[in-house]
Amino acid sequence: MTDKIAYERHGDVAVLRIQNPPVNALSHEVRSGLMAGMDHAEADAGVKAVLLVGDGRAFIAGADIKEFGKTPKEPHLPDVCNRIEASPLIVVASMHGVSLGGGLEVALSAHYRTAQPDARFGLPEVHLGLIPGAGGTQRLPRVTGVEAAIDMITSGRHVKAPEALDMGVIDSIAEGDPQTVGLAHAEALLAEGATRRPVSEMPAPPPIDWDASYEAVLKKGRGQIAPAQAVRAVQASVELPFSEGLKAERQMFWDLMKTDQRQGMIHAFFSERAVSNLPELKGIEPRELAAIGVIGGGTMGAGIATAALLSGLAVTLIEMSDAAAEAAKARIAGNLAGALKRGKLSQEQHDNILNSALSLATDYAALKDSDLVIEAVFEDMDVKKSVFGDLDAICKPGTVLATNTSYLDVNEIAASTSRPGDVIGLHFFSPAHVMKLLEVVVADQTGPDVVATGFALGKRLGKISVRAGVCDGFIGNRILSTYRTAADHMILDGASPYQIDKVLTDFGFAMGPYAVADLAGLDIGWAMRKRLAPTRDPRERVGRYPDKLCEAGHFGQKTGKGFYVYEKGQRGGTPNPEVTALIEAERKERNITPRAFSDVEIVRRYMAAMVNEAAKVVGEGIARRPLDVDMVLLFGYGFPRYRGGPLKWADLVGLPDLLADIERYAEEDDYFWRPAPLLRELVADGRCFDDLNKDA
Ligand code: T1G
Repeated sequence: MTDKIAYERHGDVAVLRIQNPPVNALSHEVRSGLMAGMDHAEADAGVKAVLLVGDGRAFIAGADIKEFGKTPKEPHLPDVCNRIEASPLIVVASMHGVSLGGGLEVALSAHYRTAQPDARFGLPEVHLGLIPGAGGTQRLPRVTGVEAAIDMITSGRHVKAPEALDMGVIDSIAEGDPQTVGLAHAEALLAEGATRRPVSEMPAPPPIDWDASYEAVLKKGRGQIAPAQAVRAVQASVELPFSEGLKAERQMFWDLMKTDQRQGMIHAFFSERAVSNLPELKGIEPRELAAIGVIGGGTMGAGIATAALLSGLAVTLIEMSDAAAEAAKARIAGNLAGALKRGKLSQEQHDNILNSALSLATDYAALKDSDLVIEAVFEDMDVKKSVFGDLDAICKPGTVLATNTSYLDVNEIAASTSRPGDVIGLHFFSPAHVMKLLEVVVADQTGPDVVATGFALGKRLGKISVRAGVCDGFIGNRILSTYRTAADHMILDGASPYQIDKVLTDFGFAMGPYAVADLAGLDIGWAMRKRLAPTRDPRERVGRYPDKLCEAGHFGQKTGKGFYVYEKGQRGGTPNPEVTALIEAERKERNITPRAFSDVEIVRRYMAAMVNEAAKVVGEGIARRPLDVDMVLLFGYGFPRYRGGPLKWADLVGLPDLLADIERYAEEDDYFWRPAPLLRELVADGRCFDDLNKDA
């Protein structure tokens, strides 16, 4: 065996204990150890049953993702599962924590399964661009039926123990030490003369309309291929003998292992963990965070307060008047009602939040003991400076003073206080209690422990926190502004907003840029254009027609009309014919002869602009690594996760061709298309963005 698998004899039961911290991933050593452990148990005289149990916090979290992309080593996991199932001994799995992917597949190859009440189960391979590859699509349907298996596998969701019991995934739930519980279960089975119960010998479940199920899953996946393939693998479990079904599953698994989607999703998996682990913060202690203050109870302030309250923090919310404070509390109550409905909190937690954790005030004196104060007041530098001046006077030494500004200069705000080292930007995304992205904006003088505190708050709030330097728009909004401009150029030159939106939703975005603009409110962009007017492209290459829409009071969804017309009670909108007329009029005014844009060209230009600006953001040190930009676009801007993020996408499509395209576009417009120095450097060195992630 290996040191990853401990062998213990308990009467006529042999225990194989998996010891591979932190989550018992099925590394090569673990797989080898399980094979050897089964041999050992079967050769151990008097052993009648084998108990599989995990050490530490989980049963088994799945195959070792760190081994993906490397040459797979025997024994392969399907062989380990078949070896366990084929044992002449009775095999019992006792599960706790998570049993995911290969971990659940190992459990399904046992003959009986018992679990802790808080145990969770899942086959989340689709979140890695894969399908279960060790019999999960063949065994799970035999215990749950086809529909439940397809739901669990194509969603990749975690199932809690009670539901798993109802589904037939486990046979019993018993509280206690997993090994003790497992041994009792094994001994009870032996006492009642239970026999082996290989899942593979259970009858295949009845068929469903496979094509209908496949099409429905394909549509829901918005371009993802793994979930739909999983339907075909489950179909094989019904239509083929078990051994043939296993082969079909294995083939589909390896076909998916070779896809860009698998590379994109594995990149996302590791990046979302790496992005908040900043080497420069190693050993830096964050400041105490027990009570925070929020200034401004509008949508953003109420959202931030909600996120903090849901994490267990006490919040003092400041508004200009009692009425405004009560209105803010009502917004928070509305947010909590949503969380209550989604089962994110109990009624008791809900009531405790509103009755004690949340305090309202109109006087800043109420913030004198706050550990951190974040303002979400009007986006005006004078207003922000006045707020920070007051906070500087009132808050105790060491209080972190944070701004939620989405584009104002955090250095200038910090300079308006006597303690610039305590000032930081915490840029939340609306709705702040739902969106996972948090940009931690580090000003020139922000102290390292204040940065650590920003990340500690983000972690506490369940956010994906990304370090950003100070510039206009930080990371996300700066890049958004560029790729949105690229789209606007294409509209003036002949494309329609509706073609662009369609092409980009086909690319995998949740919404196209014009539907997003309608959702956010066209008045926001209008205000931005007025603010940026002095620095705007002097050739006026961005259309004026959106201003005309705003001047007519059409701000998008909130007014019922923008790029789209929204009928009451209707999801989504229909193209607004006024927009098409405004665009045509503007082209005529500028003597632009519209030309056709292919869907391919639209994606290429849109993504080239996004990648080029992202390369500038990394090159200037505004983002620490390319993966930081990828996480911002994934968690704040609806970029399709199965593509890994814009810079992962760029690596996969090839930087040399992308740079060549940008240089060709620059021949027609060298004001907008200036190749990023970092992009040129990487192409010259034959490197890719991911090389920089590894170097950092
Ligand atoms: N392989 C390798 N490392 C893993 C891992 C895995 N499967 N799961 C987690 N880790 C590492 C993770 O990188 C981090 O490392 C540490 O464990 C703690 O994780 C054939 C092919 C288990 C719910 O997709 O969902 O089986 O950063 O920070 O929030 O059909 O990790 O400390 O160095 O996330 O408590 C299927 C993926 C694999 C599960 C724990 N399994 N993992 O969450 O901690 S494919 C999965 C998770 C497969 C078979 C197929 C979560 C978690 P570090 P963490 P957490």
